[in-house]
Amino acid sequence: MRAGACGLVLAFCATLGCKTSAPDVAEVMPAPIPAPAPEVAPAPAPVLVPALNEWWRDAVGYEIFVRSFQDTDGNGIGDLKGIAQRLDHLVSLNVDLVWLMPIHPSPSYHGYDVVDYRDVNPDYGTLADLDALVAAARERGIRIIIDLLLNHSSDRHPWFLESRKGPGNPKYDWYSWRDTAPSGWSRPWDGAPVWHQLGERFYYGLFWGGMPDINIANPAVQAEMEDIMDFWVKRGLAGFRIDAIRYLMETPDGQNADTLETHAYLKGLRKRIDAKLPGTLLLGEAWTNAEDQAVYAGEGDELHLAFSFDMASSIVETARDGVRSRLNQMLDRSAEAFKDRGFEAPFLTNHDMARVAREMMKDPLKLRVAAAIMLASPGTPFLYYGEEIGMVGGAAREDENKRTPMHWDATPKGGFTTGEPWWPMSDEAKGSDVATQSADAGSLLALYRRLVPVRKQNLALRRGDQKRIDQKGGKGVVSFVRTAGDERVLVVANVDKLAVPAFQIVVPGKPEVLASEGLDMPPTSDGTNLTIALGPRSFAWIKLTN
Ligand SMILES: [Ca+2]
Ligand SMILES: [Ca+2]
Repeated sequence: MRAGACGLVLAFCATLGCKTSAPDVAEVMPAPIPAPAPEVAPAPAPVLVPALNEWWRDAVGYEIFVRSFQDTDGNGIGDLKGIAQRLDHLVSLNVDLVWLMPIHPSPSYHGYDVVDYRDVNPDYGTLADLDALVAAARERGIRIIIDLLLNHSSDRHPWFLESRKGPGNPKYDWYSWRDTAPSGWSRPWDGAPVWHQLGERFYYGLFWGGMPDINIANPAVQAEMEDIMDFWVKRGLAGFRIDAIRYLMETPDGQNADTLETHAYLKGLRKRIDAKLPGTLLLGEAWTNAEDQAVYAGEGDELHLAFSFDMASSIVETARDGVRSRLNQMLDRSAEAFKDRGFEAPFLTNHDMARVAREMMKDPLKLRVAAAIMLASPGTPFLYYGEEIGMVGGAAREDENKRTPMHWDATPKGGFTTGEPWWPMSDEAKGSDVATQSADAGSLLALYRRLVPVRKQNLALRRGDQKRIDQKGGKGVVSFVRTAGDERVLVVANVDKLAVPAFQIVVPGKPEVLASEGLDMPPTSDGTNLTIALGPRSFAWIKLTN
């Protein structure tokens, strides 16, 4: 068997669960790029072949802010039992990977400043509640990952309370201390100071003084964090979303983003995880451009997956503004940047951004086109809770307004709680709730429920590469082909407000429409050219067969 075909068999077997003796960890195997380029014959480039246990490559993810998802005891705070009650909603979306934002005890509402890495925030429930949720989710084929805060803790964490006692304390080197605030250090995105005075000394905290950076360079700290990861994986969690991954390690002279030290640390962590906890997902928040995001793949030996912030904003801006250039450039840059397209985790917006529906309020069609492009993208796509019903969230700028309670039904408290919600319910358009949209075949929720299974059923949409196709459509037409072995799917969208009369795309094959909205004529083909006409803000996923 040629090496290239072998990769495809592995991919199929991963899907079908065949028994093989393939290795547990990812490995690099040479294989030709499966690109349909008849006239040129470039030298085969090595591509990374996914290992069998890389289950996330076929998954669709869903991000949950526990505090805002479902309250079960009337205290106005979402809890783990609430998520267990709502698993059927996730099943209805064909979601099989859930990312829970921080679940640990924390003094803040958001939980990104942890005080105990081995427990559950009492606001959310108990370890037993988590165990029950993990088990109930597994029964439905859903894996759960949690936020892991390697970069910083709360300043109220017992480690820091010990550390601040000064030199000589066993935990002193668990954080970074200096006698004077060194010059040349600042927060990369706004220049804010990062050394905070405490008594006569200064400690390093990138985000703010209440979240001191953990000294992850310290082997004792690394061992502790690995033990914490063991703890959660043994409880059935499937992996970790590692927060602020770009800022893990600093250099002595004040470089604090994307350092070589961070990459070296991640290589060690990955090696250890693949050896001792195989199948455990390491997903990074590398909030940066595609090129720098791609570096976190290493040579297939750092993170398994990283969120695609650049792609996310490209899709959102393109769908919002109706101009294709941003996304076209992104498609070309991504094809260049990522050796392994499965490294990407596309999404629209997350808990740190104004919701995508707020961006596109005036035209729900924009939301539908954005969803169709995102769900046809390479990698592991993620939805942010409420996105599937077009929630806009709160209007004011506070972060809480990006994380408001879920609207399950049309009642004033949205079915979220019987008590007083921890944060006011957002003011949503009529019909922006799960119950109403479940009864409406034309709803955004119905579209998500339709598209995700199509992705799941087509290897090219899950694991294929992605190549932009030039065509003569209008200024708002974006098109690309996803290819995995012999399977090809053409994705075409018109983000413009005007319809596009019939035009041709040079893609061979007989077209079969897998999913579409707003087509003005069904696609036809003369064998080489596909002819299609698109309505305003429309899209189609078209399978091409020989
Ligand atoms: Ca509660
Ligand atoms: Ca750090």
